[in-house]
Amino acid sequence: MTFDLDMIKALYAAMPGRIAKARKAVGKPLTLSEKILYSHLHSDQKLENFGRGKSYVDFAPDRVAMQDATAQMALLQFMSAGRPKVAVPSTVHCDHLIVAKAGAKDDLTAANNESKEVFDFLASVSNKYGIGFWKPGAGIIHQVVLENYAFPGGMMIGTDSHTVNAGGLGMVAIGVGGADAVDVMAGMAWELKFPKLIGVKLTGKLNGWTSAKDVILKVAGILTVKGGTGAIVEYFGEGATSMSCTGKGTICNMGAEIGATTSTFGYDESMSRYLVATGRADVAKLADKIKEHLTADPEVYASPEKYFDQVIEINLSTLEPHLNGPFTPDLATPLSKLKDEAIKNGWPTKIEVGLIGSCTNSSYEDIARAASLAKQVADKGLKTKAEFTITPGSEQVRYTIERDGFISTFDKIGAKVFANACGPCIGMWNRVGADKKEKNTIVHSFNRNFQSRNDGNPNTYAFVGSPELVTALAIAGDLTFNPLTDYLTNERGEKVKLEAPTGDELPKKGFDVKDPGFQAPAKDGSKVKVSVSPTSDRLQLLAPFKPWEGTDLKGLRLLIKAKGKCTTDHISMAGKWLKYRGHLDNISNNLLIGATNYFNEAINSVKNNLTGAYDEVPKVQRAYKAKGIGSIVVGDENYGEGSSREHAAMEPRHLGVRAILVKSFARIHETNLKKQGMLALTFANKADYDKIREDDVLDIVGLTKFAPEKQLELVLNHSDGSKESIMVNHTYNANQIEWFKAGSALNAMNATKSSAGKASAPKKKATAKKAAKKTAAKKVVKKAVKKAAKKTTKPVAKKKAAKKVVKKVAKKKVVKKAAKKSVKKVAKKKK
Ligand code: MIC
Ligand code: SF4
Repeated sequence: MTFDLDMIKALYAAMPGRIAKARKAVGKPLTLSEKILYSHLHSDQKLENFGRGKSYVDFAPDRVAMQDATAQMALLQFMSAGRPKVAVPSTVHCDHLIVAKAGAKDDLTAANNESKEVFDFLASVSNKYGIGFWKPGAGIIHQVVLENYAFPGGMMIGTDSHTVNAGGLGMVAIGVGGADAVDVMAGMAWELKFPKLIGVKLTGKLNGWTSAKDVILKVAGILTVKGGTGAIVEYFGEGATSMSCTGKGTICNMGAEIGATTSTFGYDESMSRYLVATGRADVAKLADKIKEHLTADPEVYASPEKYFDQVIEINLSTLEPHLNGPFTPDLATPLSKLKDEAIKNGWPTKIEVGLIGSCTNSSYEDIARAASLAKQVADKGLKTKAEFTITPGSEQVRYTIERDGFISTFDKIGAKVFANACGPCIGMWNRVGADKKEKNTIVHSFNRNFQSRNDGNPNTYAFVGSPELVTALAIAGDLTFNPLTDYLTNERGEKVKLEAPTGDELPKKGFDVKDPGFQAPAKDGSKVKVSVSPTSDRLQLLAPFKPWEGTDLKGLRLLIKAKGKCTTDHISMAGKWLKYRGHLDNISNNLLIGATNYFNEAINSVKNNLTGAYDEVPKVQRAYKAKGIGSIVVGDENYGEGSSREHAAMEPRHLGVRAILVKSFARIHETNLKKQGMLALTFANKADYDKIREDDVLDIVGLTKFAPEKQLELVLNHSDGSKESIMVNHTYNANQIEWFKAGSALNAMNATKSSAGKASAPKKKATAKKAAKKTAAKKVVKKAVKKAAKKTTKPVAKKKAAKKVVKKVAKKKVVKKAAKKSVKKVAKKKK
């Protein structure tokens, strides 16, 4: 079944025209990313040649997706926006709140009990506001989106950083905070700084042990966790077209780990095959008809350096399998160097667990290839050394791989199949013994391997690799094992070698599923009741944040000067904290508990400047809040890397932190801070980070003249009585400054709505009349000018003729205005 086919049809009908206009405005051939962006401009957005990395542009995405852990906050905000229904097709997916422990069936039952209140809340809000609801167990948001909703040339946003997965089907799909999703669901424009463009040319063809995952592992090594910030990565070349659609999805998915706005691929046959296999032959047919618009113009891929801001080339024929980690996804080690690196760096070489699956690597192809290795265990008389787990991405994939015998193959190596959910990838893993905090190694095919992420143990060394490599390493139980060159000794004492993995791209018998787990919303949701218990510890209705007081912020305390990596996992931990994602006050008790304090190098231990004692970060901040004292958080590079969770911005806001000042921000987090009415600032001079002292009292000066591109001043009042002043930068545009002043973007939205609503009926009528007159006047003048201009081809004469005509028709004021504009236009054309 195809969802929202009419929406896709309407977009495809408009795309060629919009792209032609955009090409004219830009003045050169277009990349695919530009084609998609320009054909999704919001109706109020004027078309022009936007400055990449500079212009703020208003877009109209086609759809919104939310997962349970972020949807709670997004929907609580949407409820206070007072709209009866979502303005664009939207979905909620229950995938993050299922703890992996005993196996799919038991774990799902447990989650349905433990999180019943939240699932019921999400189901009823979805029902009321026209949102499609995917029940717990249906699958992981991105896999479900790829299977059902993603389509070439579309644009979507999602409240999860890995929304970018849909780039595998040729979309521009972007991860955002819940407040951004609220804008789009409320029918407003969605603003984004026009991205820069990175082109990745893939030559050659994947073979043997190398898989799509290795492409992104390699790219992460080249670009690092910050290298893609503010950019769309567009992949092309023979290597791109020769790989599967789901492989492309994997590459795009993990593109979140380089900070990229998103990644995408041009429409090709692999996408068409995937659409057909997932029951959407109708979309494939439509896409085929406009296929030249669903990829870049040929000139672009012929001379990419002319059209992209940066170009990278990777030869798939010679690309080695990689393993990235530990503790950061960009520490890329090619397999041939893994042994040396592991020994040199003292990484524990015994592998305890291999985990495959997740949103990024649980396609049919991935599972088939991993199973081809698992099968060799019995065939060659081997025994799997490490524990092994699988988290399928969707019920459709799970059902199909079970039917095709892969699950029973994995069973034979003692594997545990967890629910179709995030599970261990997001720390929802009840791993036996993790509380002992022992140094140990795990390998997985997920995206992220930040400290403590998977099992809460800061001493777990987690490495990211392809499902194939993870399976081979789990069989060997040894990080220094290279399946390309090394032999294993089997139960009979013989030396055996694993053969390279093989597997079908798509199931020969087609996909199948009994109950995909979808619940359509009520046609008319107005009668549906959504209730939130005031005594709940899982859900809490939101109270609006206070507006700015209209003055500079003086007498702020330093909450923490965070040292080194400070991801959203450090700012608002997941795992057991996920359960409070709908309760702002409760989840605020995890604020920055993972961050390292620069002054004592300790985690979750900062000085309370009111007492001089050291205490946990949230406790200290609550003490400041109780006294009405604002504070500031200082951070290092790429602050807020990782997730889209806006809790990382709402918690400090809720507890009274006024500004976050860092060397640099990750994109989504910076926007989240702005949306929640916080000050997101960066050091004008990064070395000033060193000037901030533990007991400083800080003033932010210049807010009464807060303006785009105008620095603010930070005064550091040191405890020895000395004073220093440093300059700080910001990226707020005029609109975003209004969010700050109103206290949040939501406050600003509600204020505009109520002032528009308050306009009296006669006033509204008058405005409408004025607009109608204007359009009519424009038409009259346009016609007359055209007629006059036809008589001559000389530009000067054209202007003269236009002026003459204008004099004749311009008797009324509105007509006069329109006429003046037309003459100006004619004059401009002359240049
Ligand atoms: C993640 O992979 O970190 C998550 C959990 O999916 C997050 C979303 C969240 O924090 O809820 C993401 O990537 O945005
Ligand atoms: Fe879930 Fe992990 Fe994918 Fe995030 S990266 S959506 S936690 S599976």
